[in-house]
Amino acid sequence: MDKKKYPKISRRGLLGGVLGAALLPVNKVLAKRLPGLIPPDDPTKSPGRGTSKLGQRSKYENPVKTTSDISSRTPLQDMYSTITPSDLHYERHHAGIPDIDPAKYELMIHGMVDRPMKFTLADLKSFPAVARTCFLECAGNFRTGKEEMTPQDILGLTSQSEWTGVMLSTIFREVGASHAAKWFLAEGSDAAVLTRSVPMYKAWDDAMIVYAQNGEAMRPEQGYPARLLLPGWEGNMNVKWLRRIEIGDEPWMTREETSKYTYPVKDKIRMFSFEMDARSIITYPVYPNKIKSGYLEIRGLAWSGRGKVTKVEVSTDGGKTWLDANLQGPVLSKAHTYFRHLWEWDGTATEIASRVTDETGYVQPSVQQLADARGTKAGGYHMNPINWWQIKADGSVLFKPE
Ligand SMILES: Nc1nc2c(c(=O)[nH]1)N[C@H]1C(S)=C(S)[C@@H](COP(=O)(O)O)O[C@H]1N2
Ligand SMILES: [Mo]
Repeated sequence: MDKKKYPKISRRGLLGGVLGAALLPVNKVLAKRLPGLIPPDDPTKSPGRGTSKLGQRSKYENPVKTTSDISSRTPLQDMYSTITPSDLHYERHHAGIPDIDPAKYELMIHGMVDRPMKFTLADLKSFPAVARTCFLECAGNFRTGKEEMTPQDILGLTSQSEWTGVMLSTIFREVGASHAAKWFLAEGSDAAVLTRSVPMYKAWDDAMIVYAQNGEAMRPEQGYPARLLLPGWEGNMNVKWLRRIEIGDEPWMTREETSKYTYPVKDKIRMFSFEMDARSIITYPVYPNKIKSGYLEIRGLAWSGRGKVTKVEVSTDGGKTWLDANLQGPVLSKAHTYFRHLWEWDGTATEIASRVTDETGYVQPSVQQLADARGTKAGGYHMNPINWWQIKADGSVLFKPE
């Protein structure tokens, strides 16, 4: 080593440096070296807030659900990833949120079974547990009609959690459910006494009874202390505050299956439409964002009730060309999937959209394709068209109601 090229570090110099640093207040040193770094209300001057029994959001961050009497909507544009914080999970109640004492909770299972049984919450928790991340979505999710709409306004009736509970098949084996049974009825203990008929094959596949959400006991809004979880199937069938399951060989044709969740498709009536079709939505840039020319990351969410998202394409030229977006892994089945796409905006007006393909090969339809198939453009259930955002030359972004 050529010693001349390196300044000699003496023992004294080293000690002096250490002492000097110890004697001079750090922020004065920094202020000299990095003028502008130390703000007038320097948080390093006194200790901050202490610990707390319950954590809280930064007071500068306040994502909120928008609410009506019957539902509340998740602020999709505020999500950085796929798990919806539990207090931002959308809500849909047909007659409010019941107050259920977990010590008194019971789930009765009867009908075509060898052993009709009642399960307490502790009983349910004593079975081998499973955790699964999947989305929930109201079958009526999708609003349109004006340009000043956010993703929350358009599609806020979907959220995602990691749910923990017991496989319904485990419980059905316990009661000796008949293999000849074709359907089961799930009943909630809210004032709506919401009931839905579910085909048995879903019970033997991936249905669950869940009691926890994102690592803690499920929230009352989501069905505390236990709800039915049917991954990928319309929200309404995921009966909350579950109190009774009857096993049978025919659907019960409940109110939610005849007057609701049943709808005209051209000259026919569609009933029992279980799976939520694949759909996607850009969550940035959207109304009311304002963008600048140059590079920006187009972001959004895509999902399918039939399995995994395999592809999300983004168009930034009104649909002339489509490019594959990056999917944030791991991509889970029947789960919200985050996509990102780098785009250089040249400052001219254009329209952008996303289009998802799922593992069955199904491609999200355009508004026109959906209208041709359904005989309607908006309203009703299971509407999942591609949605466009208008980028104006001044950088403002507006929804394109079609
Ligand atoms: N018992 C009961 N279960 C219910 C409902 C209800 O009103 N009562 N609403 C249903 C509807 S329409 C939807 S979309 C989902 C909403 O679930 P969430 O409120 O946990 O988001 O729950 C379903 N399960
Ligand atoms: Mo719903």
